[in-house]
Amino acid sequence: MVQNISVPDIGDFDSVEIIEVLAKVGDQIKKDDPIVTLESDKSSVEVPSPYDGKITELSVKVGDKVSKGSLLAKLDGGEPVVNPKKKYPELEEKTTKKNGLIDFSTKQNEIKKILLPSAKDDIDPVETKEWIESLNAVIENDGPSRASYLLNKVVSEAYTAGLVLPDTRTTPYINTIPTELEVKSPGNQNLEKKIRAYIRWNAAAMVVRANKISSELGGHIGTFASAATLYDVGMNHFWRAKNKNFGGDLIYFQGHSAPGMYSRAFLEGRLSEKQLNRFRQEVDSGGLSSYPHPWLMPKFWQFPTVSMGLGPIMGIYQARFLKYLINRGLLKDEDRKIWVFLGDGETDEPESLGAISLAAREKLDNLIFVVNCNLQRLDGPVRGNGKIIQELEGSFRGAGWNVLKVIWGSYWDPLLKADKTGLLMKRMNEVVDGEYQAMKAKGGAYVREKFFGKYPELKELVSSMTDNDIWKLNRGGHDPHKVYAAYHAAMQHKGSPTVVIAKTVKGYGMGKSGESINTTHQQKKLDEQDLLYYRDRFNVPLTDEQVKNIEYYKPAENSEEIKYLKERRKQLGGFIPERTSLSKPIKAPPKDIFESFMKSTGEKKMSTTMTLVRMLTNLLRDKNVAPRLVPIIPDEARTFGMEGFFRKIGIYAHEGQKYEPEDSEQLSSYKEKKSGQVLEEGITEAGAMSSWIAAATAYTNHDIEMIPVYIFYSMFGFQRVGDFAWAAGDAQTRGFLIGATAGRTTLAGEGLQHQDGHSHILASMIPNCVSYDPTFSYEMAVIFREGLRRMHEKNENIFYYITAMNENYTHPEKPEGADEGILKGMYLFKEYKKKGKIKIQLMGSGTILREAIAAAKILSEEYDVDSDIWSVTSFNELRKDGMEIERKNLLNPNEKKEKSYIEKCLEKRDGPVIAVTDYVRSFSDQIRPYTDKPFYSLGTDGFGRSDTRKNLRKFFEVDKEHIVAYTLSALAKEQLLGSDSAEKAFKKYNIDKKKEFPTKL
Ligand SMILES: Cc1ncc(C[n+]2csc(CCOP(=O)(O)OP(=O)(O)O)c2C)c(N)n1
Ligand SMILES: [Mg+2]
Repeated sequence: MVQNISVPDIGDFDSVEIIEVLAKVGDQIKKDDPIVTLESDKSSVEVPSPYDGKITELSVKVGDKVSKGSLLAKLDGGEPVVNPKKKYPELEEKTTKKNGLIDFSTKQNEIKKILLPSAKDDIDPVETKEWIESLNAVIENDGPSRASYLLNKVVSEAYTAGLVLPDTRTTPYINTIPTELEVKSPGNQNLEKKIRAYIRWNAAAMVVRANKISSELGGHIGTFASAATLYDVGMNHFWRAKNKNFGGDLIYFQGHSAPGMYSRAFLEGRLSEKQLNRFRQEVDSGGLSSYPHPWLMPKFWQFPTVSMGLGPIMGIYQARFLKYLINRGLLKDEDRKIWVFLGDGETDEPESLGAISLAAREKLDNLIFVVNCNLQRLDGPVRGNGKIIQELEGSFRGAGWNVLKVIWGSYWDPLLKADKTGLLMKRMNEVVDGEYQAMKAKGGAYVREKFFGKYPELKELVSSMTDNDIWKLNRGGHDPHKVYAAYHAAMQHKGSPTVVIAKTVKGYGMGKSGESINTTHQQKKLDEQDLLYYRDRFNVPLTDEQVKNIEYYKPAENSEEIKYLKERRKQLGGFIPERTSLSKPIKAPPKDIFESFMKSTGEKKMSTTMTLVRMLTNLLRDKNVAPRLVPIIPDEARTFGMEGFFRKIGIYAHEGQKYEPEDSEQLSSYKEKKSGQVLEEGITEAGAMSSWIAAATAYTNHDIEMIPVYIFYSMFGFQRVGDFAWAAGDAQTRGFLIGATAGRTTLAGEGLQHQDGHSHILASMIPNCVSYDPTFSYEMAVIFREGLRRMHEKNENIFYYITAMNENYTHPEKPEGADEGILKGMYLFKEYKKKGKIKIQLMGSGTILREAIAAAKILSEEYDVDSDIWSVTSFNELRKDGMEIERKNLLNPNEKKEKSYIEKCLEKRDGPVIAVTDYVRSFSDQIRPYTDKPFYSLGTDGFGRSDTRKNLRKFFEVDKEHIVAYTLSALAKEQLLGSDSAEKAFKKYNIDKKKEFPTKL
């Protein structure tokens, strides 16, 4: 049956041009194969075939204008595929459990009991009525106050019995998992205790030794001292390494606990004593970095975390990206987990908690946060007057996380059991963190008096205990049993992310030198007495002499401890952390994918953003590249003309699309899919950047090379997420960052906070960021193609920043042989050599190159000034080359001077340089030192503001008229021309000499 294929609803557009015809008569095509590409002045979009079949007739050609309903082709094929509107195959299966509570018969089920939410249905209305009547009777007889008291009591009782009470913000200040429901660790506690003691010792010794060399080196003991058990239990029992059978759990270690990881690796035989002795001494190779830095230790560290707040949000988006890869069928689901460690002080960073709602919304049950609540940050208590654990519980519960509090250690269990009146729990609730901290600094007698002494009953409760017994009452985060039980429950939990909130003591074991005191964080030097105390506290088998020499302790290879430690890791698949990559390169796409961009667009005007979007659309037709592209957008797809991607490749949504979108009939309708490819992040640059980092490091963390392309308003790029971009460099990301709507005067109407005139400067500061400011389509294409080749085929650890503009103009054909210059940073675009007397070297980038081209014409025609016009695609790359060559020449004064690329370009060319961009002058000034020609730069220094492009370019003095006038003046200064010409030009163009410099306006 012959069917017509017509243009579907294309929204507000009418009479749009066909720029590509993608099918031929006789082609056998499938439903959704593209027939043509349409392009409006803002975006391009493919029209897919609604049917399977054979094309019998094509009714359009390139250049035709079409509207909704225009006939495109005829096709001999089957019935139209029914709109699957009413079917939602991607929806999650509903749980069939009848009510929240399930069979209590086994321990395993007991654990589940506390993890299930409370029932929503009333299964026994008579019983419910009795409860309500009782409550009413109390209110009537004893008053509302008594009723409230009873209710609170009942809630506490219910909590102690292990019921989750999802509607309360916080729960009592006790462990979430009741003692009876704790799953016991199968480990050998005696050996684990010893191993932990050695790790503690060596970590501290390493820091102290480094500071003997020089106190400049710094380091931290207190953080890891508080977290040792939290890491040890994970290492011994939970964290599975990457190997050929399993993708590996990913652990984001808290930055300041790095010494503990080195110390364990030393016992594992992965780091030598020599390396430990080189802690924080990295200039000669073989040193250990202060914090987790993959750039400096590329075979060890995976995640840069020390800039606080970045680890938590990057971990969330990592967990999300892992699910994305699974849902897109690129990775198999192996139940891998992402563990993120953070400090309690770190939770003050907006990034730490800023994305916790997303984690719950996306049901990231592959994510486990561990917040080490040692109650202190650098200067003092995190919440002296409050309770950080309770505050965090409220935030995480409110966001929908599974919260597991690990507050009290096992020594408290008998006391809590004996607390029949609930007075102990009351006291636990009322003490604030400042007091809890002081108690751990001041010893058992103090605790007896200040904590238990408040109520005679509590004093009595501990009357048979010595002060030392009281001092030993431990905190949950230092109790391997409690930590094990919490991690075990976290591993089993399904449906939401888990946070383990563990209470610990900062500087645990450091005694007077730094246990729970306000200065603990900075403590990096321990004197002899402190070291002896530390040794005794943890029973490290070193003699006094060895302690005084700050020797490391490592038992023999065949000792029980080392055998145990290695066996545990063997059982868990290998060592952690370890950074490797087994990903395969992606074959760069054939040249023809880019060929159309190398030609002139003729009369057709378009922006470089459109070029880029078109290029991505073409790349989606390449079988190697297409599945690996990860377009990332923070709610700006329509701004950049990318809405065509919604339908074509779908927006990732882990639950598919539960609704029929308002625009479902349209070609670019909002299509969410479980296998969707676009990451539509919403308004979160930090989140989008975290997604980009996850995708850009998938080659090492998931052994699959991905090509993330994150497109954003250039102003909300580096300036907003600069610290993430720095971490991205450290993590050795590979991918594209696209600063769209770039240029101070090019994004005309949006004004001061939107107009970017400096993102390139920020990008230039990151050593492995390669950045370009192209003007023409062919430049964009050459740069992007090379980026694909270098990063994803050749696997260079660099990332690209490319600016794209929203100004529409025509694009010329690529000049013969321009490729090399485009990539190196500049090439000769055009020469005026009419008169051959006075000449200038005119450089421009981005859309302002076009002003330079126009100015050159005026200079030639009206002032007899010839010019060489250079398209500078990257001042940043030119500077890198210039610096390197200059250094080489300075190092080798006896040898023949090498020439920088800029020098080579300009050596046979005459006249001063006039450089002009849509960025601040320091952008082009970067290359001043690398040419001996007089150099004048024009740029957009100052705050942006709203107006038309023409007015803005006049205001910032980067329009063709200013370029002409300033060039004439520069020539006068160089005594190549009289000053009359410049004066005439200032008059002719009404240039107000009294106007203030734009930075003052
Ligand atoms: C973004 C950022 N700001 C400041 C610092 C400096 N800094 C390092 S550790 C620290 C205190 C950390 O306290 P907390 O998060 O509670 O960790 P703890 O050491 O107590 O486990 C500070 C302020 C940093 N590393 N990163
Ligand atoms: Mg802390």
